[in-house]
Amino acid sequence: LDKIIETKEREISDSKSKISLQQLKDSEFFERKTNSLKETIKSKSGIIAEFKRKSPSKGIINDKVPPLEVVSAYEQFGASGISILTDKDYFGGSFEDILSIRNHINIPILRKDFMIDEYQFYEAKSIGADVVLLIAACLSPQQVQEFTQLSHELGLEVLLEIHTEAELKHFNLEIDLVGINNRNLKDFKVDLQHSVNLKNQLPKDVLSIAESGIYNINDFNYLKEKGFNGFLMGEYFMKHENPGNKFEEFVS
Ligand code: IGP
Repeated sequence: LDKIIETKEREISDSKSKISLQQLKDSEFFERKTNSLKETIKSKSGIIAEFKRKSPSKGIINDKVPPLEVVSAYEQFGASGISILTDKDYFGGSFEDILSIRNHINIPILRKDFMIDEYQFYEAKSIGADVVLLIAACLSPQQVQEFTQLSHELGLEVLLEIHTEAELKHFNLEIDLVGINNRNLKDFKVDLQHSVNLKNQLPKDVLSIAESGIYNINDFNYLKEKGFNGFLMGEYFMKHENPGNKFEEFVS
């Protein structure tokens, strides 16, 4: 994670030198009214379906299929939202992945990246994202608070990702949704029971998303039974030649 953040810092300062804040504010989607994941998560399947080409833990997952083909199917078959990795170095994503689908998709789009600088929230808005991810493991509770406020000023919703009991400190009542990562970002182990325990320590009315490592309908049903409102799933769909088909099969 430290290495990812280091790379990200370099990427951000590079972007800042190329594209000014004003240029971001002048871009096509900056004034666009966003769609609410808080709303859509309660209807439809509850699944936030992810487009992800590769990851540090799995290597290449699927680098053949174009984003629009995948996310159109996700939407058609009842996804509550779409998650798109925009990190290039570790996940093979780009802004273009969101830009290329924005005008074709109505459900909310989560810009999934390592958000550590205010500039990135303006970026997210400028490419047409509706929601941003805040990873507690990369931020202080105060940063989470500041970035949440900025996101809301820009009309973006915030998904806070936590994984440990200590990270419950990052939660505050302004946050829109809390994601509990079933996968430990340090050793990549998946533990659903751990996530359920953590969820039970959050206020009852918080919208909760179970993230990662959901690979079969039993895991999904188990987490649903335990009260999770949403489910962030990527690899299970993406590792197939046709992720949209896999999604359709999963929800039917
Ligand atoms: C999806 P999976 O195991 O279904 O592919 O997981 C998503 O939860 C995962 O990509 C993720 C992630 C992250 C990626 C969760 N938190 C933070 C990068 C950074």
